[in-house]
Amino acid sequence: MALLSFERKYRVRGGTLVGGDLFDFWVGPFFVGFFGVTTVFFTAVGISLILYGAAIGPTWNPFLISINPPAQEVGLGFAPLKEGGLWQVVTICAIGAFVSWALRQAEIARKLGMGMHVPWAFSAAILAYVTLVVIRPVLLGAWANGFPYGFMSHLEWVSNTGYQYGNFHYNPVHMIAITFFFTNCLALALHGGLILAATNPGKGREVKTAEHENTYFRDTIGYSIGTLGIHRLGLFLAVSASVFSAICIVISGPLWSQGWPEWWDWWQRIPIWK
Ligand code: UQ1
Repeated sequence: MALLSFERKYRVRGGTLVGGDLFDFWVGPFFVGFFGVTTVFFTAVGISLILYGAAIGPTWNPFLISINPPAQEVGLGFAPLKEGGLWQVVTICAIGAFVSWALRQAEIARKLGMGMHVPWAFSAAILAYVTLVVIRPVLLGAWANGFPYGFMSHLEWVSNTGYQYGNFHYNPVHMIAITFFFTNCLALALHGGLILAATNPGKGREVKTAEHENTYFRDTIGYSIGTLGIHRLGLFLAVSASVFSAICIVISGPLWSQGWPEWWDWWQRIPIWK
């Protein structure tokens, strides 16, 4: 069934943060709103500039196209378009589009009388990106420390930045972030598996309910977190993964500039060993 035919009652007026009724309408299935307009604007300008950068660059190979940040000498200044300025404007467009998207989520949540969980969760992902391309470069004193916008080039940035600190896997906050990513993966696999198992018991058999889901985990591990609880856990794990990722990269350089393996020397220096 077409969604629109039974969801008309959810298309309520109001809840906008900016623009009042001006952009309070839908285009097909999509709510527009002031921030829908700004999302489309920043996305269109950003993509156009990436295409322009590709056009004046040495290759159209999609794996090799790269929009690079300015050179180290530019520091935190503005660079000419062809010497990192494109990267700077693309970064502004990206942040503009991401923040617009979060605010559009907030407007839709207000319109429906829902909580702000989705925009706040998405903001954690925005924070991780802004940490990489604004906060850390500012703390280090040069936009050159941002990552380049390209398929291979951003992978190489990750590799080079990792080796700059010896072995990034020894970064304790990186360890915490990875643990959250893996645990999040486990939780979603368990949850997805459990819901599908309860909903698809096999042809001709009755679909199961939350009581079966609880019992499954009580029988297996003696504990069920519950149907609401698993979603609280999922949100916590996912947001924590983003936040600890942001912390692990922002402390690399601004707070600790040696190799991360050396950070663990504190363990050797505990007076108790003397
Ligand atoms: C769980 O306990 C539960 O409650 C019934 C779910 O809700 C449907 C789940 O999806 C999962 C995965 C669990 C098990 C998780 C833990 C942390 C015990």
